[in-house]
Amino acid sequence: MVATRWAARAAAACAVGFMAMGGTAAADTTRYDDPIGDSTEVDVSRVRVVHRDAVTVRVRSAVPLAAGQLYTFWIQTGRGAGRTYHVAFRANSDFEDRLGVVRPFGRHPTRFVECPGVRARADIFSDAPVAIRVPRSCLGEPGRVRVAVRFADETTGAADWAPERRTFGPWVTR
Ligand SMILES: [Ca+2]
Repeated sequence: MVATRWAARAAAACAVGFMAMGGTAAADTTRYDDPIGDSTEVDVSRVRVVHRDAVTVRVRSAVPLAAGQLYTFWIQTGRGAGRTYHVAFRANSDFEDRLGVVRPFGRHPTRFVECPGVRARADIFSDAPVAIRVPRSCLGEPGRVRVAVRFADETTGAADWAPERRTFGPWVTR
């Protein structure tokens, strides 16, 4: 799969997300802003996490996406196995249908979970957010999840974390 082929499903997910934000605060959605200008070459500005039948994470960048950037997501589950899952990909590049099981903020999986329904999007020709969508079934049907995001420029080594370096965002229950 290429990390841009998500059009129809992404549009549906966005519509649901905006409806949730337009009403009262939804327990299954969170978003948080990251400062703009706190990093060069890569600069996360906003993260939104929706926890429904899938966990969908959308990340806005304050600078254009470009080749040589790596987008890393850690999803930690809060019930049952309580694992941390790792997904990383580059814009307009191949993407494997599996999740890595790692220590929090680790990048070297001890094992992999096959996840045929996982979707990723990062398109340098679009201003759409960088996004992943992971079915809950791949995560062990967790009661809650929390997410950390790191955008990195592999040439310069610049990195921007959200919400903070090696820190998870708030728990998002389903
Ligand atoms: Ca930032």
